[in-house]
Parts: sequence; structure tokens; C-alpha cells
Amino acid sequence: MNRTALRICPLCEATCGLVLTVDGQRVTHARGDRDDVFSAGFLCPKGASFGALDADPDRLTGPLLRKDGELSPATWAEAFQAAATGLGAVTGPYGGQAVGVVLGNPNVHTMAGALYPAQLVGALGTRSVFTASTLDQMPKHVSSGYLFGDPNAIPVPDLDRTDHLLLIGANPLVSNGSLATAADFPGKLKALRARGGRLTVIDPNRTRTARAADRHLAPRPGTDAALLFAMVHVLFAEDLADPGDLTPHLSGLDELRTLAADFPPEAVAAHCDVPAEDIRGLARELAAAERAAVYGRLGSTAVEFGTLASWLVDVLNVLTGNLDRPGGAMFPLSATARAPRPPRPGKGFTTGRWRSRVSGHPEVKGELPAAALAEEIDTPGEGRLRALIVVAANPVLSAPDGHRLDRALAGLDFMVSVDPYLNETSRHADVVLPPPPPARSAHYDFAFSTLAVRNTVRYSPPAVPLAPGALDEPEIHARLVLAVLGQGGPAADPAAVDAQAIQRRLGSETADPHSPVHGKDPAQLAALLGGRTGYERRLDMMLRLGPYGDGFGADPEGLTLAKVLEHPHGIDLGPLRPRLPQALRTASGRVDLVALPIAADVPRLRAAVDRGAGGPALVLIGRRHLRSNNSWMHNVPALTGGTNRCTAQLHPDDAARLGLADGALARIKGDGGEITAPVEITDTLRPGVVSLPHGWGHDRPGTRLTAAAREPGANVNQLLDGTLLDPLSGTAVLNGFPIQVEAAG
Ligand SMILES: Nc1nc2c(c(=O)[nH]1)N[C@H]1C(S)=C(S)[C@@H](COP(=O)(O)OP(=O)(O)OC[C@H]3O[C@@H](n4cnc5c(=O)[nH]c(N)nc54)[C@H](O)[C@@H]3O)O[C@H]1N2
Ligand SMILES: Nc1nc2c(c(=O)[nH]1)N[C@H]1C(S)=C(S)[C@@H](COP(=O)(O)OP(=O)(O)OC[C@H]3O[C@@H](n4cnc5c(=O)[nH]c(N)nc54)[C@H](O)[C@@H]3O)O[C@H]1N2
Ligand code: SF4
Ligand SMILES: [Mo]
Repeated sequence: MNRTALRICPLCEATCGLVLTVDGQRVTHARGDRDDVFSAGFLCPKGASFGALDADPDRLTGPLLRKDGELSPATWAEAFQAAATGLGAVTGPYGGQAVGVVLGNPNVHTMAGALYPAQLVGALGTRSVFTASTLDQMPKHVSSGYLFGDPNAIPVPDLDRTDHLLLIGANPLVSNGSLATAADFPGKLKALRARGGRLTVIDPNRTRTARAADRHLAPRPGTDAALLFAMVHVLFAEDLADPGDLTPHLSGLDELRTLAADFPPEAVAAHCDVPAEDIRGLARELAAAERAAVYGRLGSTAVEFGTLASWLVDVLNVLTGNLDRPGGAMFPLSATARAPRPPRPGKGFTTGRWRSRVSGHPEVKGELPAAALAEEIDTPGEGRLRALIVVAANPVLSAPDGHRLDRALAGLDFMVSVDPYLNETSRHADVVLPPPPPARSAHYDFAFSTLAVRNTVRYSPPAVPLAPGALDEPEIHARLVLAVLGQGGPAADPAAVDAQAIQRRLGSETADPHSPVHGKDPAQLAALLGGRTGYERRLDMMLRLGPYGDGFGADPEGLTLAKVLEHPHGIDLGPLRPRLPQALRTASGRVDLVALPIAADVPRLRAAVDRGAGGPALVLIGRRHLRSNNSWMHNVPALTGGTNRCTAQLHPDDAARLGLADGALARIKGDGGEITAPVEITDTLRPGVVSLPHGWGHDRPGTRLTAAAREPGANVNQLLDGTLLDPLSGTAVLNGFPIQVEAAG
């Protein structure tokens, strides 16, 4: 008997609502939910393949435990007991600091990943936390931290209302958007142009998005910060800077003008390889637009000057008066955020409260660079990482120098992976704890609701019940927290982990004079929580304490989980609204346009600009494919093949100069090693740029990725040695790093 079930797609940041057809326990079909208040029916080929991904026969159905060197099936009780014992054997003599926690991308796509890792890290008391952020968007957090005092206050382009969108290093027609959650990004760009708006794309590759734009500029990779600085220069020099209503909330405008004086378009033109007149034109158009937004993504963050470029994106939004106004770049207000309090100065943002042991990298948002993970394990000495808990991460493929990390993982005393696959990373684990497939998991977008271009609230309960004997991912996380605390036995109660989080939040809320529940009894409030599970009770609590919440009765019309459940297609909370100065957490209570660490990094940029056109002859940039997602979607035959292949794209001039024919095998060398990949000649790239996708290299033994291993591809991150970072954020330079290319054999 077929039935349908609604499920928010967890496969990318667009968060489309899907209608799943379920036959018994199996998802046989997926289509876009036309009634979804956010996505209105949009879906992409990955969402359409939800059933195939869900039913991948290589998914692990139960825990694996290493016995006599071999991973073999075990019961959950055995697995958690082994985790408690193995971790205890490290924390006993060396302390929790000897255990690292590695959190990968899917943690922002699962409820468990949003709710439990902080408790896990807290239970360990470790400062060795590594996440995909330092392979991705950490520069944006740092720039928001300095500008607004809150690293999570990330303005998003108000796509539905803007007249002018400047996209820098983003390819939303393929990625479906990132740090700007918008289902049907392609449709929204089309609508922008249909209403007479203008789309400009800055990208060294003439991507699908660039081809859909009114204007495309292809600068040399890694030079966006200089280009954006020159735009700021033009705004000041031509008296076009006009922050409007923002002015009383700004500090540092004069310092900014002084810094920008050093970056006239003529000075950066050779470095960026963009004519000065084009840069002037970009600035003038931006200033002239009624409502405009500048938006940067991976090509502007995972680069040498990632933090400066991310900062300049919002500096341009400020100077053109577009920050925090409709049609500009605005701050979403998620339903599970804390209800807004009256504006007041905050503590501000700092980094470097501690440093990494080997290279002395500063902590950023409590994290150390993912690129430094291997050295923290394999460099002898006191404080060495001896054990690792890896949740939803595959750093052997996604972080620099996989070979070194691969060896380092093999040398750990103990490793736990929470992962549905036995892959390049989890194959090293002593205990593998597999979460159920997405159809059997509940879903709420804690992270992406804070980045969505429209405020909505949607929750999907599991579409299919758990298989007998399976644990949902929240319970796996909760039991892992207990295992860290030495409570690995079957008597340990995972509900205690949720209860602790609830108690803590309600304790702080009831003590806060600005909270709707000030002065109430936390235990009584806890008793009012609805939800069938611990994670649902936590969601109910967050919704009720949130900006649209019922405040536990203070506003009977407000949100509760029960109310959200009554609206399976979601509740629309309206377009984005201005949030300044309330959203600011800087010590000054203003937008700090020029924080000291930012100013201190400008001379490094100036030095690069002074080198002009002098740089490596060939640099590498990344690319994404619509039917792929990072390192873990190559095992679904429906999603591979066609254009989704691991090829080295080269411009025809470069291919001719290097004597490489289309389809020939190229050897590509970087500081971290070399790989071979078939050549694909295309004139979409600017000359001097080679493009390779990441997440490939499925040829290591001991994995269980049957389909992916048939066409393994090469791991682009083997070209990196982990030393090339944006210093302010610790983010790896994945775009615009030097390589050499030659014909292979
Ligand atoms: N050269 C280069 N490298 C890059 C990038 C690039 O553009 N170029 N991009 C970077 C970026 S932006 C990112 S975000 C990182 C991503 O890198 P990672 O954070 O390592 O993420 P993935 O490669 O997606 O691997 C995700 C892991 O989670 C597992 N998984 C999938 N679903 C679930 C689930 O529901 N629960 C759990 N517990 N596990 C699950 C998968 O099996 C897989 O092992 O890669 C980065 N690496
Ligand atoms: N289909 C699909 N969708 C995905 C993913 C996926 O793997 N596949 N991954 C998801 C994840 S984890 C993320 S973080 C997002 C990323 O989302 P996006 O950032 O939109 O995706 P990318 O394809 O990495 O786009 C980066 C663009 O920057 C360009 N670029 C490279 N170097 C430079 C430079 O120096 N300057 C400029 N201006 N541009 C440059 C590249 O050519 C590329 O077009 O996508 C998400 N969505
Ligand atoms: S665009 Fe993203 S969220 Fe939407 S169906 Fe595709 S993968 Fe899923
Ligand atoms: Mo990412």
C-alpha cells in the first residue's frame, strides 16, 4: 500500500519540502511539495533521488566494532560500552583534551548535529574541535564577528526584493545556494531579471550562474578582496558612499576611508586582471541601484584573503545603505533563535583564546583549523591528540593532505565515527555508529533557518518508522555523550542528556529579566514541554522561547511544536525585517567597520596587490556538480556519470601550451602531492586556471562504497599540504592555489 509523507530535504542548504511516496518501509518516489511555504514545489535531481540515497544498500544498518583488527557487526550495547572503555583509556591518563572532535557538513543538516555536539565537547572538556567551517565559511563568521559582534549574524541577500545582485564566487545554479537559504535560487534569479533587476557574477569560471547573468567578470582567483577594496575606494572617491539610516549605528567610517585610499582601481587592476574602468563601473552600478545586495560564497571565503573579502562584501552593503533594509542584505530571524532582547552593547568577538599545539593557529569560534588536524595527531609531544570522535565528516577526502591524515588516523589509540557509511575516514574507526537513513529521521533546520531569505518554520517527523533495532541519530549522540562521561552501559538513560540541556536553558531564561519566562519555575516549565522524544521537547522549548513563540503562555497565539505540527507544509513568518541595532553584539553597540585584526591584515593584501600580475602560472579552483554533494554522494548510481565526473578542466590555451588533448591524462602537482585526472578542455575557464571537483578519491581499501569505488576519481585535496590558510579564520585555501600540470606518462 502506497502512502505519502512530507520530508524536508536534508541534502543541501535549499531545504526543499518533498512529498515522498512510501511503499511499506521504502521510499519509491520523491517530488517537490507545491504547498510547502518555503520551497513551493522546487526540487533538484538530488532531491528526486532521495529514495535511492535512502535505500543505498551500502548504508550500515548496525554498529561496527573493531575486534582483532577487523571491523565486524556488534550490538549497540557492545558498541557504546566499547566507546566508553576506549575513550576512558585515553581520557583517564591524558584528559579529555587528548580527544579531538571532528564535525562534518551533514551536522548542519541533522537535528542531532545541531543539538548534541556542544554537549559532547563540553563532556570531554576538549579544546580540539575541528569542523567543515574551516574548509568553508569561517571567514564569513569572523567578518560578522568583527562587524556585528556576533559571528552567527550573517546577512543574506533579500533575493525576492532586490534590484541588483552582485554574486562573488558563488554558483547557486549548481549549489542551490549557501549561506543564503533559498529554495529555487535559479527561479529567484530569473525573477530578479524579469522585474528589471540586474545580476552580476564575479567568477574565474563562466559557470551556469555566470551564463545566466547580465554581466560576468572573471578575475584572477584569490584577488576578490583587492577588487572589492577598489570598489570601496571608488565609493569614497566619487562621493557615492551613503549609508543612509545606518549612519548613527556605524563606527570606523574614517578609518575605512583611509584604508581604502591605498586601493585605487588602477593599483589593483593588474593583480586582479580586471580593467580599472570595469571596477569603477561595478561600484557605480552598485551605488546607483535602488536596492542592491552583495553576496559572496566559497570562491570568496576558502581563499587566501577570505576574511578580508567577506568583510568587504558587507562593507559594500553598508556603504551603499543596503545593509538591513528590504531588497538589500538582511538578517533573518529564525523561529528557534532566542527572542530578541533590547539593544545593548555586547562582549564583542575575539579569536585566539587558545592556540593549536603544533602550529600555534588561533582558536576561532572554539575551533582549530581542519587543515591542522593531521599534525595535531601525528606530531609527537605532550598534548598530542590520541583519540578522535568524528561525526558526519570525511576529512580524508575533504581536508588538505588526505594521505597524511589517513596515516595519522591509523595511528590513533581510539576512534569513533558516527556515520552511515564505511568510507575513507570511518574505515579507521574502532567503533562505527550508523544513524538511520533520512526518511527515518525527523528534521528541523536549526542552522539554515538563521540564513533563510524568508522566515518560515517547518518540521518533518520521521516519514518511516525506525527499523527494528535501529537507534535514531539523537539517541546515538546522547548515548555518546554518556559514554564520554563513562556511562556506556545499557542502564544509561539518554533522556538525561536532553533533560540537562533543557534544565540549563530554562535556568538561564527564568533568570533573565528580559525573557518571557522570567521568574518562573524551570521545573514547572519543563513539565509543560510537548514532544514524543527528547529532541522534540528541546525543539518545543526553543520554539516557545523564540521570537515567534508562545513564551509558555505569555502569547497564546505564539508558536509551539504542537502548532507547527498542525501545519505540515510549514508556517510562513513573513519577509525579512530590519534588525539593527538589536542584532548587534559589539562592545561599542555599533557596526564596527574596521576592527583592529581586520586592519592588521590589510598590509598583507596590499603586499599581494604590489606583486601585480606576478604570480603562479597555473592555479587551481574547485567546482561543484548538481548531482553531487561533497564526498558522500558518489555511491548512488542515479547521481553519477554524465558531466558529474572528476576531470581536470583547462582552458584551450593552457591545454595547447602543455600539450594536453581532451581526455588525456594529466599529472597535477601541488605542495601536498600529486594526482592524475583526465583532461576536459573548456573555454569557460579563464586561462591560467584549472578546475577540479572535490570529494573524489574513493580508491582506498577497507571501505564499503561499491558504486563509488567503480569510478573513484582523484582527491584534489592531495595537492595541498595544509599550510595555506586565511590567517584570520584558519580556513584552508581551496581556491586559487598554485599547481603544475603536465601530461601523465
Ligand atoms: N578542494 C576542496 N575541498 C573542499 C571543498 C571545496 O570546494 N574544494 N569544499 C569544502 C566544504 S564547503 C565542505 S562543507 C567540506 C565537506 O566535507 P565534510 O564535512 O567532510 O563532509 P562530506 O564530505 O559531505 O562528508 C560527510 C560525511 O557525513 C556522512 N553522513 C551523511 N549523512 C549523514 C547523517 O545523516 N548523519 C551522519 N552522522 N553522517 C552522515 C557521510 O557518509 C560522510 O562520511 O568539504 C570541503 N572540502
Ligand atoms: N550540487 C551541489 N550542491 C552543493 C554542494 C555540492 O557539493 N554539490 N555543496 C554544498 C556546500 S557544502 C557548499 S559550502 C555550497 C557552496 O556553494 P557555492 O559557493 O555557491 O558553490 P561553489 O560551486 O563552490 O561555487 C564557488 C564558485 O567560486 C568560483 N571561484 C573559485 N575561486 C574564486 C575566486 O578566487 N574568486 C571568485 N570570485 N570566484 C572563485 C568557482 O569557480 C565557483 O563557481 O554548496 C552546497 N551545495
Ligand atoms: S535543491 Fe537541495 S534541498 Fe532542494 S531537492 Fe535539491 S538537494 Fe534537496
Ligand atoms: Mo560547505
